[in-house]
Amino acid sequence: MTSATYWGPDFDALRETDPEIADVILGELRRLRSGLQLIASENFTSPAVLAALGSTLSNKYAEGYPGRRYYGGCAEVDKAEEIGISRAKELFSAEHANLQPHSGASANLAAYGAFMSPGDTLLGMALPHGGHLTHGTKVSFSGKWFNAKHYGVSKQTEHIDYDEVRDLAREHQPKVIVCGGSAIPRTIDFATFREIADEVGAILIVDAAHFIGLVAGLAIPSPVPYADVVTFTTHKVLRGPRGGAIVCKAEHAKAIDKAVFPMMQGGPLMHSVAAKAVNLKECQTAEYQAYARQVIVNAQALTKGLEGEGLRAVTGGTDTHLALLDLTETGATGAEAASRCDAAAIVLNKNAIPYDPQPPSVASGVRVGSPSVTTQGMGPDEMSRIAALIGRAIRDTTGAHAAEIAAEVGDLVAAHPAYPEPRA
Ligand code: DSN
Repeated sequence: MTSATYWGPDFDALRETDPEIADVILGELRRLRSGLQLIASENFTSPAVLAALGSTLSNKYAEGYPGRRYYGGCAEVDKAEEIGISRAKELFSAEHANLQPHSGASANLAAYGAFMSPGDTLLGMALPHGGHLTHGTKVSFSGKWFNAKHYGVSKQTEHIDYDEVRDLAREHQPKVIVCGGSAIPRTIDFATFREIADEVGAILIVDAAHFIGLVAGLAIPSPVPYADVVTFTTHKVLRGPRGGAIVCKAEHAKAIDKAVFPMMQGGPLMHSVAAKAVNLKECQTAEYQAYARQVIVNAQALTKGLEGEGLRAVTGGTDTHLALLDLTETGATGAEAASRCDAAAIVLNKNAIPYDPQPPSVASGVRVGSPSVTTQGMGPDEMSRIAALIGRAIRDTTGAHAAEIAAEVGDLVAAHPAYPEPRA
């Protein structure tokens, strides 16, 4: 402990105690500052959020909920959680909020646990069509424990096939229908999902992890009025700490709280809960709302630019923060494109496209997202430049031009640093 007023992050103390890990942290900061981060599920959280994450709240055991803990000494962390819950309810016009899930997968686990028993039927979106691992894939608890059925997108339009959702719901009578996913470039018709869920008496869970930040910023319609439960992560467009959260109707509050703790989790991570509260305050500002709108404008500009480079936008575009690009016409696979971009300091991910003939480890597409570059203050002009750099990187089959492209990336990000330069 370096001082009696110690309250949080002390990088000098870390450097002294563990220079190896200090170097890793500085190396990661250098990586963030020197390349383009286009992973659609990542963002640059604020120094205020990082301060809460690095605080002494990490020390506290607080199993239970505010005012109902299994440990003493929770008065301060109770305040943090109460503030966070009330901000989440206000921001999303939600009847109930739980900020304790450690991640999006934990939030989904709890949401399923609140309504289903092993063997019950879950209807979710197929992973190769844009869904998520926790929506019933065989390798996840969701596919191992539940009888998972999957809907997808239409081969013609590449939009969710709501007729298929309805037919499958009628046929399989699921206990839970889940919508949302990891690679859906378009907004989802929550009203139709609600109708289908009501018709078959299912609970509707919206996994809003990817787009909740756009909802918070009032840039796209909210699922909250339609869903029984909305699960989300706090670190994507929302720009908070890594973690999960749930909002739901009051009638499900008890079931959700009991499913998070003690059914699925033990002690909450109170530094993370406090950091979520800080983030939720940041999201209430006009500045954040402008950010959320800009994220979409930038994603659309990036997509248009990539189409100009010969990549095909799945569904023909995007309404959100991400785009899915089919590389077939370029002759590169998703894995090749991602690795060529990586060599040029452009970080994105290979991604299956609907009806992909390639296995997921190869994939025919890439996914790009605008949350991080928008946080850096970039706009449509920079998106056009980024699209051109990606096009060049993908065409650079031998890697001969990687260093030169990386140097141009360096110029671009130097004008829009992700974080300030670390002091010596
Ligand atoms: N792995 C996250 C993503 O990249 O979309 C979702 O969990």
